[in-house]
Amino acid sequence: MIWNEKMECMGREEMKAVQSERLRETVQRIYHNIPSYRKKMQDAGLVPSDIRSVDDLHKLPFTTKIDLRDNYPFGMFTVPMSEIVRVHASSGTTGKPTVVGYTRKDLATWAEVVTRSLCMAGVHRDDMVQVAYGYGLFTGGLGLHYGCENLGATVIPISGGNTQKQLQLMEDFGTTVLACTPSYSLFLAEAIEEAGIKKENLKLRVGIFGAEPWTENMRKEIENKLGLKAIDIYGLSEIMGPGVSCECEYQCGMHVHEDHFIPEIIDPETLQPVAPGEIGELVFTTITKEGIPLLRYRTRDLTRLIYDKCECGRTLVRMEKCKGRSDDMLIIRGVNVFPSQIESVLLEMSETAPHYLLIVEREGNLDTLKLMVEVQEQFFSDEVKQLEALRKKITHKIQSTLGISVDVKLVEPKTIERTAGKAKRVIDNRKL
Ligand code: DLL
Repeated sequence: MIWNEKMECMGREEMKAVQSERLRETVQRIYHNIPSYRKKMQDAGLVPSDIRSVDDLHKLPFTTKIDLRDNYPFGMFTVPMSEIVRVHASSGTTGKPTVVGYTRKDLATWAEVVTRSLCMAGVHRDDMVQVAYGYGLFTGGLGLHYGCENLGATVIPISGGNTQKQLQLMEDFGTTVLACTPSYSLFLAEAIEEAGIKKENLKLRVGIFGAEPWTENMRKEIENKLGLKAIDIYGLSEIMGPGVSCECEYQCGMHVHEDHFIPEIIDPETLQPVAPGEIGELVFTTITKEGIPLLRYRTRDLTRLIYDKCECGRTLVRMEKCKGRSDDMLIIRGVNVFPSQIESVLLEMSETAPHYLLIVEREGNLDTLKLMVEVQEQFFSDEVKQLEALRKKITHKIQSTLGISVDVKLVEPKTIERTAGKAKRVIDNRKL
């Protein structure tokens, strides 16, 4: 089912006209309300009337997380606080959180894009959706929640954690849709196995997984273990929350709700747009938001845009599964490495589990990368010789695919810490 056929299936020129009109309004709103952005535009020699259509978008200055931090907490809001009905915040690893505010209309827009996303994923009114994303300042829980209600599905607002309760309700209530981070879904799969619950006793059919990067191999693993179709959903709190884009049932890129968020891909070094179809940093401009509209917000996420026709009938541009974040990229002795590349290698081997941790150290002037990875229960043995052979195999495979040497440490099943939210894959001990 397509929720909003008019907007989701419109022709490119028509979409550009909608976007242009909304962009013009947004630029006016920001120019007149946010002194720091007005100054950026003035420094670039721009006035709002210079931005006539989406083709002028590239002229506008960027917005970054630093702008949000500098204006902490509410300095980037363009409406009086009396019109803000909710705030969310994302906690960075350092310093103050990034705060966002929503008007009543923003919440309605958000519910709409999440509802559309759920329809893309094949969720319908008869579904029982277990929302195991965290409820609270994180946008995952409440974002999915209102989208499900708007669709008319039944929500189980269980939030993250409390794994035994998750299993109990999943079985007793007949959960058909599971919404959580991909890493937590694997943890739940493990717990299901341990509890001796048979897959046939569960009714799971769709997973709405996002909030962290995950590979195609991870998708296969989750789909096998939970017996569902694993759908990728993307979003970030600065732009809205979950539902900025989502895969349809064809699972070939995430359709961006372009009538609300305009995507661009830039080269993170030169800041220039890349050639169509090339990978680069994803940048979003919100064109309907009231609380905190943002122009050319640099997400740091790396992906490419796909404009080809999609089998589902939607014309909304698709973004490819995120490769990672530019700030997640490790440079190990000159070689660029994304945790997702290591994950992909590990998941191609049947002996290792998809639970791993990368530790980067600097010894003298040399960077070293240590990989701790769990061995699958059935391959774990007390025999040193066998484990050593496996260790060598992994080391060799990573060396030949990524061109770097890694110090592999095999650990026992279930020893790497699990979280109910976003998984932590890297510990960087270099003080760079
Ligand atoms: O993670 C919103 C969300 C909640 C999305 C639930 C999907 C499901 P933040 O906490 O602000 O918001 O984190 C945003 O998470 O810039 C990406 O780096 C990463 N991210 C989100 N979804 C995906 C995804 C939420 N599907 C940051 N694939 C983003 C890869 C993702 N990375």
